[in-house]
This record gives sequence, structure tokens and C-alpha cells, in this order.
Amino acid sequence: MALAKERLLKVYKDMFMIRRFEEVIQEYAANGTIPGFVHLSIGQEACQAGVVEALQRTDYKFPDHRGHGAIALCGTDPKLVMAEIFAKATGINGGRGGSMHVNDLEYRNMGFNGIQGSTMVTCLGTAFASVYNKTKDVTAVFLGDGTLGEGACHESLNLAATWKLPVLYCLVNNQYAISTNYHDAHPQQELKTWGEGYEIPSCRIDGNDVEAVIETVEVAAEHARNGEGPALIEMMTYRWQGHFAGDPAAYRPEEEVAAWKAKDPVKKTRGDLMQKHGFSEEALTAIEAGIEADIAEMLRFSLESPAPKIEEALTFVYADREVEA
Ligand SMILES: Cc1ncc(C[n+]2csc(CCOP(=O)(O)OP(=O)(O)O)c2C)c(N)n1
Ligand SMILES: [Mg+2]
Repeated sequence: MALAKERLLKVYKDMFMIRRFEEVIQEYAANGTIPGFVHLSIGQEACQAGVVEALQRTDYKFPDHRGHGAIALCGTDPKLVMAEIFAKATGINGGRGGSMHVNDLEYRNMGFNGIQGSTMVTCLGTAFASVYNKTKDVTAVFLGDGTLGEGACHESLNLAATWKLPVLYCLVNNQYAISTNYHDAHPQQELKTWGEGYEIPSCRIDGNDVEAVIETVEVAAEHARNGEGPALIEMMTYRWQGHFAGDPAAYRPEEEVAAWKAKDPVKKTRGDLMQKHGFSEEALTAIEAGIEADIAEMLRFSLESPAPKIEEALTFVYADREVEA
């Protein structure tokens, strides 16, 4: 079932925005303005935008280390997300978190941390809370092909399946964990079989097809909301850049990179808008120019914002009250 014209246009705008957002982050990570490690999701926009589009505002979202795009689409003002990545005091977390620790509980973006697989455990908490409190909120957790090999993932899948917790395992199979291809790290040809091993309904889809992502996640979310338990969705995609911004990624054959760039999810959606819904080149270019202006404003805000004050470095680190023994 194809998406309606207006909805496809909306997700195209989302995808175009996060593509440009990430390209700006890439540029300012390369010139040393952004501190620390940055992991980009260029090429994976359909997974990021599609999953968020299929969810409700009150659903819990656990992004991963490559999750700027999903985070910027959860409802938080994207300029506060960009400022956070630039480690500025105006960032959504006061510049204390940076690229890997952006959270906003108002929109139920539960954030990430440096430990791969950790959110596979913590996501069970919000999913259990939904069951306990009898709400219909689902929990979506992003994880990669490499992370799936963490022992904690077995525990997560096992408990979610046994207790029928409303967890959507959004497995972004971008085919590499740092420099290791997933075929060299897993015996299975298709990683969805991890879910099947725990009797979790699981599927593999084209992760560059945003319509397929939205439709699949929406169906899985509906089942989870109705108490039918978790689902695992393996989304096949590719990261265009190296593992982190600055990694030359010499471990990947050039032809492989070129073949996946030819399957650009942003271009595909743009083409669908033109071919299936009659949008003109001029109309889309005008829409893109508007988004470019938004991105320029986010960048200006991020660059001009102050860094957190050095004398406040320990604020939020220690509790400011006596704790009763
Ligand atoms: C427990 C743990 N082990 C190792 C690492 C180092 N590390 C960070 S990202 C990563 C690869 C993750 O690969 P994948 O899950 O496929 O996600 P991708 O980077 O491809 O999006 C590794 C090994 C870590 N952060 N935490
Ligand atoms: Mg990967």
C-alpha cells in the first residue's frame, strides 16, 4: 500500500532535512569545530525518518550512536539538537551530552550512551512500564548488525518475547560494524532469524524504501499496542561514510559503495514524488531551498551560541542535596 501524496512529501522533507543536517555535522566535525566522535547516518535516512514517522509522540524511542536524524525528527527543535552536537550551552542537554548523548524526555527520546547493546536492556524498562501502567505506548529501539552480537541482545529478545513486551527492534543492517562485514560476524544470512529464534515476528525489508519502513513499523506497532508482543525489523541499508566522521573506510570495495550510493533513499523518494505524484522539479527545488534556509539558521545558531561556562562544569554531576542514608 503506497503512502498518500502529502505524507510522502512530509517524509521526503524529513529525509532531505536530516541528509543536509548530517552533511553540516560532517563538515564541522572535519574542521574540528565539533568535539569528540561523531557517527553519521548519511545513506540511512529512510530508516531514521521512517521509524519515527510510524510512531506516536508518546512512544519511547531509543536511538543509537548514529541517531542524529531520528532524534532531530522526534519533536525537539532540530536547532537545539544541532547545538547539542556542537556542545553548546543552548543545546537540548546544555552541551553536556554531545553527539552520543542527546535526549529529550518531553518527546520520549530516551537517549544513547557509549555502550553498544545497553539500550537493548534499558528499553525493556519503558516497555514494561507501558504494560504495567496499561498504556498503549510502544518502545522502539535502534540497533546495528554488529550490536546484535552483544550478549545483552539475547537477554532482551528473550525477555521481551516471554513477557510479550511492546518492543520494536529496529535493526539497521548497514552491513558493517566498524570494519567487519556482517557475514564475517554472524552465521546467519539474514539477521532477522535472531528474532525468529525467540518466536518474535521478524522480517527483512529494504531499509532504503521509506514507504516500506513506515508500513512495516506501523503494523508492528499496532500489534505491540494490542498486547501481541515485540517485533524485529531488519532494515537493509548502507552507511555512505566511514564508521566515524573522518574514518576513510578503506575496508570497503569501491564498487560496493558506488552500488549503494546508486540506491540513495533520498533520491528514490524524490523520484517517487515526481513519478507517482506529479511533483515538478521546480516545486521540489523550492521546497529544498526552504529546508536549506532552515539548516543555515540551525548552523548560525549553533556556531554563535556560547559553550557551557567552565565554572559550571560540575553542575548536574552531583546531587545538590543531602541524601538520607
Ligand atoms: C559494548 C561495546 N563494545 C564495543 C564498542 C565499540 N563500538 C562502537 S560502535 C561499534 C560497531 C557497531 O556496529 P553496528 O551495531 O553495526 O552499528 P553501526 O556503527 O554500523 O551503525 C563498536 C564495536 C562499544 N561502543 N560498546
Ligand atoms: Mg552496522
